[in-house]
Amino acid sequence: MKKLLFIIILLTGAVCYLRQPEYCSIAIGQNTYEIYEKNNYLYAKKGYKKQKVIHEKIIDYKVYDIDGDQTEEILVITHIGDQLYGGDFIVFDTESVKDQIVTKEIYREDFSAIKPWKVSACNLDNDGEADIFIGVHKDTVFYKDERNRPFFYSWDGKSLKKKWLGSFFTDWELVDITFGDFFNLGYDAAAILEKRNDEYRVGIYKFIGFGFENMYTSKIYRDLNSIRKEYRNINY
Ligand SMILES: [Ca+2]
Ligand SMILES: [Ca+2]
Repeated sequence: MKKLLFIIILLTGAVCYLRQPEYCSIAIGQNTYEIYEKNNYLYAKKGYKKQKVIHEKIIDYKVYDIDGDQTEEILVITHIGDQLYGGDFIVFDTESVKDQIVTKEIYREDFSAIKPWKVSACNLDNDGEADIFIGVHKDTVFYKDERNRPFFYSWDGKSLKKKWLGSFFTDWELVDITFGDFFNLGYDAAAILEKRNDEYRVGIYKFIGFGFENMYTSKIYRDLNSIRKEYRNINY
């Protein structure tokens, strides 16, 4: 699921750019490793040394320092046989021992009933608690259709607390999401990739306490390649 997104916005100074990150670095104290997903397993490499970091299969992961101690944790959604939707959300503490990452599970919650497809983390509001995104696929009390929905939690140091369990951003289909301080607000905004029939667009939203407010919506694209192509050509 780490398919698309890495977005840099340059709107009135910002552009969107989507690509698939193959490697992701993780900082554990003074040490940095490259980690990557292959055949649903998570691996790390440092120099020539490679290792499997987590022994369970996963469908998505995010590296993020959720407790602000300068060592990044690994958040995952486990693979349960389905390529689209996963099972548990797990937080792994990390330690660097002799050029190897040693992980320790510190939290696990079963999300299988609401079909999780993506995990991410961000700082939506500078409130001192990391914000965790879990993309789920379900209906709601008011909307009976099963579709991708954005669920946000905060990490209080021990567990997940519900923050904003959204039905949707817009009536377009939520395809992917990433976070960053695209507008120099001092906190992260959500950049979402949306689809309707054969059309795509990118929208940027900031969290305003009881929901998200739109800051930007791109023009409509016919396919993902044209989004990539267009934004690659812009010099920034
Ligand atoms: Ca940490
Ligand atoms: Ca927060």
